[in-house]
Amino acid sequence: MKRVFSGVKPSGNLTLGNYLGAMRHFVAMQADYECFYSVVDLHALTVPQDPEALRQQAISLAALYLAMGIDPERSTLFMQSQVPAHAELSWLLQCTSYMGELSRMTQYKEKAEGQESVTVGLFTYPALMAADILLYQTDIVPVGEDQKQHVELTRDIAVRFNNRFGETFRVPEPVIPRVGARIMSLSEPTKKMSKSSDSFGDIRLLDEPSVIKKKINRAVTDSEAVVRYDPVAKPGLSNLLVIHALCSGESVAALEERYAGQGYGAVKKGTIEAVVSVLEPIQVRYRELMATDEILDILTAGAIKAQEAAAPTLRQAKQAMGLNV
Ligand code: AQP
Repeated sequence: MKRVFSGVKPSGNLTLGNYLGAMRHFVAMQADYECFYSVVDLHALTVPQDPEALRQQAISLAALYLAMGIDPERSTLFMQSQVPAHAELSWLLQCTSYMGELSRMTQYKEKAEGQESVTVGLFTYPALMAADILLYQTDIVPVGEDQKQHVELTRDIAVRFNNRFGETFRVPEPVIPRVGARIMSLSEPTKKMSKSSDSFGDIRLLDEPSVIKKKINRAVTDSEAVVRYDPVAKPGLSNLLVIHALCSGESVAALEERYAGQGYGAVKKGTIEAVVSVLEPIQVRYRELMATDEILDILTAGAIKAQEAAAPTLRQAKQAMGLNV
């Protein structure tokens, strides 16, 4: 069976973008692949976090994975910081990656822009992400568009390592969804929806239906009042159509036809219904899980399985680089 690895940072309350761009594919992939899914809490440390909030967010994220359908019997679900091999391999990979290639990472540039000081961790983040992926001899990495560049760098790092030290890592492929790879903010539809933003334009997976309704009703559109998918000329409406399509299981073209001749109010109403129908069952299951200790047991078992799966590759990489293992 081919292997899948992906992770989500507990750096804020998850958005609909995280779900539509990445996590719903994690759920679907369980049927055909051996999957490793992680709460990548070490990555969250690259920008300042309140320690207690981080601890809570990480558990909440694990509960959301389960609530949306990650099955711990089929997939390995674990907390990155509980598997020391990630930090260890990350160091080896930092010593085989270059300042130049890390400096070109768009996410680093965006997150560093305008900051008085940035951590070294924010800069070396892609080497840790490469370690996350390469440790499991991963074939496929399902991610949203914003992470594609990091997976491509992971491929470069793996190929270079294999050439220099001998065949060690499988070279992974990113899998980016054709629709929904970049869900945009409802208030600023040229910016991606992001969990660390504090904008009202981001739908959170745990938003109450009444809040979802308010957010979608306030979504920025345009003055043309013609229902047409055109992300350049009509980014706000196009984003709503994509969200609606993915949540109701219809195509964007079918929605254009259905809403032809109607105002944007009808599109918004349909989008609200579609989003609520997807998020409500996840929220119910989430609340049930958070009321038990089940999550901690699942994470402990997941960390043991992940550590076992990661150990041979870590050993091989250390040996290849000349360390006494
Ligand atoms: N707006 C989005 N549309 C589609 N996919 C998205 N993803 C994130 N935002 C969108 C995908 O979600 C997965 C998990 O993301 P992450 O935790 O690795 O962090 P990120 O990519 O940096 O996402 P955020 O939400 O913007 O987090 P912050 O604000 O902390 O940086 C990834 O596969 C990502 O592509």
